Formats: sequence, structure tokens, C-alpha cells
Amino acid sequence: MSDKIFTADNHGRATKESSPCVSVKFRGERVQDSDPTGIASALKMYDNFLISTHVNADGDAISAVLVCAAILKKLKKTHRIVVHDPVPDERYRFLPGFGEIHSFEQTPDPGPVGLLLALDVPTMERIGDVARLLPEGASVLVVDHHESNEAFGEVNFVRPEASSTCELLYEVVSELRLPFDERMATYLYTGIAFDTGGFRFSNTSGKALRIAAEMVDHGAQPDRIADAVFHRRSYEATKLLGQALSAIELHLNGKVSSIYLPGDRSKDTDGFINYALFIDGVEVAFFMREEEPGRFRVSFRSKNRINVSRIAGRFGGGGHGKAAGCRIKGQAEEVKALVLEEIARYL
Ligand SMILES: [Mn+2]
Repeated sequence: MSDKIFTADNHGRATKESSPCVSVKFRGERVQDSDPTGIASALKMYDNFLISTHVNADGDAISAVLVCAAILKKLKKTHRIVVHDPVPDERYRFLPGFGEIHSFEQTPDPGPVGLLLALDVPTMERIGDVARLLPEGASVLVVDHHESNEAFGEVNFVRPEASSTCELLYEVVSELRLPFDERMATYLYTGIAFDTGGFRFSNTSGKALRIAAEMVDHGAQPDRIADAVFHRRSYEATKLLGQALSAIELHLNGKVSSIYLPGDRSKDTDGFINYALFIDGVEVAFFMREEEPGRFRVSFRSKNRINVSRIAGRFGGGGHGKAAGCRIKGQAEEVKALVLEEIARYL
């Protein structure tokens, strides 16, 4: 191994909120940490890759693993994608290569693994059972944008200010000077579009939009991607949405809304809470789902003023200012009363 030093060349994109670039020793060479060049250098040093992401892989996570598989294919490296989820989210089947995403259960032996590429995942724990596939001494590279990321890899490229992990992978692809073909453009656009809620959330930066625009020029189709990712719901879930809308209640002078579907244990209620939050005058909405008899999963959403992670935290949960959740034991009416009492303190 040479003792060549990989110098930072991030095209003037380093900003003051970025973590400082430091070099770390990796396989006897010095590579940049917190920087796309470090990841690009490290990718060239290994041959057998395991690519993975967090449990319940979402649009950014699935796109990110497919971006990396495409990168490694171009670099002619052996790689395998394994995720914790028994069944990866079917809505992403439109992405080329989706069939190459294996579940942990289908993967008794991934073969030799030199390096784990952990994407969009803040801690080793969140990678789920896949961690068990990692042999002693295997290295870990991390690319992520979660604020809570513990930089648990030997080389980490972690930027909480990035909209998505796919935004960071755009920089890695650029650094490797690989072409943005239609497939790559579709992955990167999908990841950014998903994590920004279709370019509506507060993480929708100019940079995210510029990269997305560039990906459209390279063949990503915004309408097709939006239809696949956002504009679909099963018949059963749509009927359930009807019940959820009928079940919306207002509390505390119309500043709080809630949805509770008695007896429903289905998980297919994604986004229902937004209908309760978007009502004029409502500041906080919560959704109660009885996970097990006598135990409720409570999700909170807030428009602006009220930090719901504090409310969820009061019950041992957590999250972000505008979206949080917790679990509470009890009967439905008493859980609802407890939650309302806590929310009232912030109004
Ligand atoms: Mn993400």
C-alpha cells in the first residue's frame, strides 16, 4: 500500500455547517472523513461489499442502496444488497434492480464480506439483523444525513444539513466521475423526492432542487416517480382512510385533532394523520393505534409552534419537533385523556 494522501476536493462545496474534514487511516492509507472523496477512495480499496440500510427501508434508503449497487457494478466490484425487512416496500418495484434487494431471511450466507456500506442509517442497531452477517474485522463505511448519526464507520460521510442520503451519494458519484445515466438519475431523484416529501418539507434546499433538476435532464421522470411513490394506496387502505376521516375529533377549542380507529391493528395508515393536522385552526394532531390489547402507539404531528417531540418524550418516546411518537399503555379513553392533558400544557 502506498502512503499516498487523498486530498480533499469537494469542488468548493464545503460549507460552514459541514463537519470539518479530517483524514483517517483506512487500510494503511489516509482518506478524508466526512467527505465524498473519502468514500470514493475507500470504495476503490475493497472487493466484496455488503450494502444495507435501516429497518423499514423507505424511499431514500432503497434508492441509496440501489445507487451504491450501480456504482459498484461500474467499478466491477462484487456486492450484495441485504436489508432487514422480510419484504422490501413494493412501491419501489419500479426502480430497476429492485429484485436484487434481498431480505435478511433469504440470505443465510452472504459470502465473504470485506466491507459494509451502511446507508441512511444513524446507528449499527438500526440496521437490524443484517449486522449479524458482518464478519469480525469487516470495515464499515457510512453515508447518512440523520442528525443522530453516531459516525459508527471507519469512514463516515455524514451531513445532517443534506436533504437525503441520495443527495450525498450524488456527490460520491460526481467524485468518482461516473456518468449519470437514466437509471442512476431515477434513483437519485426518487431518494431526494421521497425525503423532501415531494419537495415540500423544510429540508427542500436549493441544492436538493438543483440536483433533482439535473437528474430530470438525465432522464428521471418526476410524474412517473411521484405516481409510484406518493399517489398510491391499496383499496383496503383507502376504505380505512374513509373510516379514519369520519373518526376525526376536535379538542381544546379546535386546536387539537385526533384519530382513533377502535380495533384496527393494521399498519396501512401512512399519512392519515395529516388529514387531521391540515384542518384549519388545528395546531397539533395525534393518531392512536392499538398495537396490542392495552398498548397504543401514538403518533403526533405539529404545524409549527408546538414541539411534539417534547410531548412524546413525556411518555418515553421521541422524534422531531413536527413529527414524533410514543407508546402508552392503558384503555383507549384514558390514553386519549392523558395525551390531551399533556398537549394542553403547550397550547
Ligand atoms: Mn433519508
